[in-house]
Amino acid sequence: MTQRTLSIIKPDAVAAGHAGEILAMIERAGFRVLGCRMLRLRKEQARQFYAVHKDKPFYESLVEFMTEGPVIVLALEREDAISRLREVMGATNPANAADGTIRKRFGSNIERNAVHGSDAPETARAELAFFFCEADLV
Ligand code: FUP
Repeated sequence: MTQRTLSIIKPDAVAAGHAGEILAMIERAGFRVLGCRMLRLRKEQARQFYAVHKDKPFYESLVEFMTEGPVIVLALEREDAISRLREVMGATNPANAADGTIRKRFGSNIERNAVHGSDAPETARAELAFFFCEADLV
C-alpha cells in the first residue's frame, strides 16, 4: 500500500553537513520526496511535536536539542513508507542500530540521533499536517 510519512533531518545532522547524504539514502531506498523544507523549530513547536513524551525525563533536553539549529522536514511516499523509513533510519539508539542505517552512520547517542520518522499512520498524518499543507505536496 502506498503510504506517506514524515521525516526530519535533525539539527545534529544538518549542522554536520550530513543532510545531502541522508536524503540520498532515503531516495536510494525508493522514497519519493513530496515536500522538503528547511526551518528552525521554535520551542513551542518542538514541545507540541514531541507532546507524547512530555512526562519523560528527556523531554526538555530533547526540545533544547531540536531547537538548537535548522532542521529539514521531508514529506515522503512509497510502499509501506512508515515501516520502510524506520528500517532505513535504524534503532532509536544509534548504538543498537544495524550497520548501514542512517542512525548507525550519523547518530551520536539516543538523543542526537540524526533523523526522525513517523511511527504509525495516525501520527504520520498529524506530523505531515504539522509542517505541510496538502496543496504543497506534489
Ligand atoms: P523514535 O520513534 O525512534 O524516534 O523514538 P521515540 O519516539 O521513542 O523517541 C523520540 C525521540 O526522543 C528520539 F528520537 C530521541 C528522544 N529520546 C531521548 O532523547 N531519550 C530517550 O531515552 C528516548 C528517546
